[in-house]
Amino acid sequence: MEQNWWKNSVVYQIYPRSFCDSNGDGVGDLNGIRSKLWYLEQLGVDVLWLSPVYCSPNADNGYDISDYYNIQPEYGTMEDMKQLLDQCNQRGMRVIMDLVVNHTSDEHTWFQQSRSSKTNPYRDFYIWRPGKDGGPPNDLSSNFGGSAWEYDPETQEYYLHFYGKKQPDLNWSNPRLRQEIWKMMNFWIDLGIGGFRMDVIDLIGKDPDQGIRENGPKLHEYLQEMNRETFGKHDLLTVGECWGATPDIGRLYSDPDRHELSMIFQFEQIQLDKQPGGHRWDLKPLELPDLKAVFTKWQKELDGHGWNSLFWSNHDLPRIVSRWGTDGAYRVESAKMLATVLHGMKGTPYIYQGEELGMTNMPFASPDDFTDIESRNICRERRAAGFSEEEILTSLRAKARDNARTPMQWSQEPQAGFTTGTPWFPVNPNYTHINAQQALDDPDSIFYYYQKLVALRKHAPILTQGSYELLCPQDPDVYAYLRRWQGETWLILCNFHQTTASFSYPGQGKAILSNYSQPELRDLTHVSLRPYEAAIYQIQESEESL
Ligand code: TEU
Ligand code: CA
Repeated sequence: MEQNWWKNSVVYQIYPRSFCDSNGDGVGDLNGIRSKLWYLEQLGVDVLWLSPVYCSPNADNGYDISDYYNIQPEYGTMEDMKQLLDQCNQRGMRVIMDLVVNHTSDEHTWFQQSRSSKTNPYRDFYIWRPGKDGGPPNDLSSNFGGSAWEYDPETQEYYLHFYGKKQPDLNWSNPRLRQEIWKMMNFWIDLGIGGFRMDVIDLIGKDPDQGIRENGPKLHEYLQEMNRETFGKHDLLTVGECWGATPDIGRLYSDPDRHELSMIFQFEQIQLDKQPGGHRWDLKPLELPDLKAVFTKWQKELDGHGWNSLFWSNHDLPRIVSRWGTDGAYRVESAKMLATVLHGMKGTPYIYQGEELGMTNMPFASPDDFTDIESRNICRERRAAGFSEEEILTSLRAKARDNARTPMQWSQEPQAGFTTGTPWFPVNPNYTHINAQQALDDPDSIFYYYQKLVALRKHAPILTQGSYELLCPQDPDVYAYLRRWQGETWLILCNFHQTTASFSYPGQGKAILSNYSQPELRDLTHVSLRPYEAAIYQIQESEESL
C-alpha cells in the first residue's frame, strides 16, 4: 500500500475553548494555541486537529456553526488563524479542521432563509416535513434526547435535527447544498490546512422517511463526490467520525481504491462499558478480553484494506486514565500503560489534550455541575423518569463529556495557568500536582513517555507497517501482542490491573520502552508483571521456538 505521510504521523486534538486563554476572558483562543506551539513541538506531534473555531452561538460548544467562513470572535480573527497556520507550517506541523456539515446552527443564514417560507430557494437546504396526526412526521429521536423533529410555527412544518434543536440537519440530497459545502471546503484547503476531521459523517446519507440515520444508501456516493471535488486533488488527512461502524464499513471509507477518506474513528472499544442493547448511560463493568477482541478485530480486518485511527480520548469521552486505568496511586503507571497498548498498534494515533499529562475525570459533586447540552438533557430526562440524584450523578461522573472539557492544566499557578481571569468551566482541583510544568520538570513523567512513543512511530517502520498477532486472548489481566516486520518481532506487553500478573513467552526481550526499570535482557518464559507494567520488547526467540 502507498505510504502516505499521515501513516506515521501522530495527531494531537485541541479543544480550543479549554486549551489556553491569551487575553484573560476565561475562554481559550487561537493566540493561546499559538503561544503553546513550543510545547506541542516538544511532544513531537506533527498534526493538530482543532475542534470547531468557526462562528457559533455555542449551543453545542461550536458544533453548531453559523458561519463557516469566519472565526468565532472569542477565539480570535481570520488573521490569527492565518498566523497559526503559518507558524505551524514553519514547524512542520499541519492543522486539520473540524468539518461539521451534517447540520448547521439554526442561526446560519441558510436556515434563516430556509425557515422563512416554503418557496424560499434555501428551503431544501434542510429537511422539512408536514406533521402527522397532530404530531411529528415519525418517531425518529435526537441523539441529545427527545424527538428529532421540531415544529416551526412560521411555515407550520417540522425540521429534522439529529442533535439539538439549534442544530438543524442539512439535506445532502440537494446538489446545490453539496456545491456550497465543496466551495467552503476548498476555501479552507486553499488557506493551507492539512485536512479535515468530519463530524458524524456517517449521517449525511440519511433517509428520514425510511427511518435511516447512519450509513444511508447514498453516503459513499457523496463521499466520493466530496473527494473528487475537494481534497482528492491534494495530499490531505481526512478522518470521518463513525460511531456505529463495523470493519466492513470501515473498509468502505478507507480502502484507498475507493477514493473516500484516509481513515475513520470507530467507537467499538469505547462502548464496551455500555449494557448490551441498553442506553449508553447504563453502565456495565469493563472486561479486558472484550477490549482485546475489539482492537484485534480492527487490526486484522483493516490490514491491507484500509487504515485505523488509534484513540482513547476526545472531547466527547471521559478521561481514559479514569476509565481503563486508575486516577489513584498508580495513575502515572496506568497512563503510560494505556499509551503503550494503543501506540504499539497499526494505525494513526490521536492524543487528546491533557492525555499526555494523565489528566483525570472531574470530581463533580452534583448533577447541576454539568453544563454540556447532552448532560443537561440526560439529567432532565432521568429526573423526569424517576432516577435518584445519586444514580444520575454516578452515570454522569462516569460518562459525561464535561469530564474532558475542563481547562488544560499548565502549571501550579491559579486556574492551572489556563487563564488570568475566571475560566468558562472550572479547573480540575488536582492541577496542583497534575500539570504541564510538573511534567516537563520530571524526566519520568507521562509527557516524556508519550514523547518517546511519538518518536518511536517516526523511526520504527515495524510499528506503522508490521503485522499484528494477539497472544492469550482470554487472559483477564494481560494484553500482549506481537508486531512482526522484515524478520523482526516486537512484543507489546501490558498489565491492565493493579495486581501482579503472570505471563510467559518462549524467548528473551530487549526493552525498547517501559514504564518500569527493566533488565538489559529479560527472560520472558516466566514473567511476573508489576502493577500496570507495560513494555515494548524486541524479541530474541529461544532455540526451541525457532
Ligand atoms: O459527536 C457525535 C456523537 O454522536 C455524540 O453525540 C456522541 O454520541 C456523544 O457526544 C457521546 O457523549 C459529534 C461531536 O464530536 C460532538 O461534540 C457533537 O456534539 C456532535 O457530533 C454534534 O455535532
Ligand atoms: Ca480568550
